[in-house]
Amino acid sequence: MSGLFITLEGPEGAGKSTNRDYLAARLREQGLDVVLTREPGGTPLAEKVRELLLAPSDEVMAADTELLLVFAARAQHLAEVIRPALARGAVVLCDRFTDATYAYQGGGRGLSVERIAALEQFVQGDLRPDLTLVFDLPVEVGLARAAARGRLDRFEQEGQAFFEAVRQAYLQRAHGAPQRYSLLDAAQPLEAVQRAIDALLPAIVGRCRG
Ligand code: T5A
Repeated sequence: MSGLFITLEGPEGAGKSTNRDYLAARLREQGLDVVLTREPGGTPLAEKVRELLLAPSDEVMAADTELLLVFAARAQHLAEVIRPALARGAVVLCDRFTDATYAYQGGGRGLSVERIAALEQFVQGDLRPDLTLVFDLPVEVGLARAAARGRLDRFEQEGQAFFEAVRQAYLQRAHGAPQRYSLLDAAQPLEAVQRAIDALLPAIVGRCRG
């Protein structure tokens, strides 16, 4: 048996966590086994790596260090949570995964796609998400939502150009493989975003039972 691996992606403040919980509730109503998780993080060890990645610091983190930490956390998360859940047939809903690496470390930091792809293959083998929901919105709207929550983490302290590059990297990936990505307009009111998610439900449930 193998489950369904769904990831939620997008720039800061796009509503991934809010809508991950919404989608989980809808899928559980259908009697499905749903595992909610996030990256970086998802296990005690990986959450410690998340703290290293997000904490503002006087020491500038080298881009390669950031990339390796992201994949180190991912290796643990895959071993402890994602692969076992998929093996028992669960639906895994993960708030960010390797598309975030292509967007932030690739688009934002300017690391090469080839380097990221090599680590992706090393850490994940052939495992890729079955479906990725990309919550797209103008950078300033997302940053305003994130700022409304208070203290900014290390990524949120980056400037507009960084986040524009992140957004463009997500859009490029979504347009490049429309069979895997669903692009959602996350600037709409939450109810409208959730109606768009509702429209995807029959296909998702069908794949779980298929
Ligand atoms: N990272 C991560 C990398 O650099 N490389 C990687 O490989 C990975 C995996 C993680 C950081 O790590 C980086 C990227 C990130 O900077 P995070 O906490 O996962 O950080 O990411 P954030 O984007 O910072 O998470 P946020 O919580 O800010 O954004 P969400 O989850 O997209 O948004 P959410 O649901 O918390 O909503 C934010 C606020 O907006 C409201 C919500 O109520 C909430 O207050 N909201 C809306 N308001 C109006 N209209 C809507 N449609 C709304 N939807 C949500």
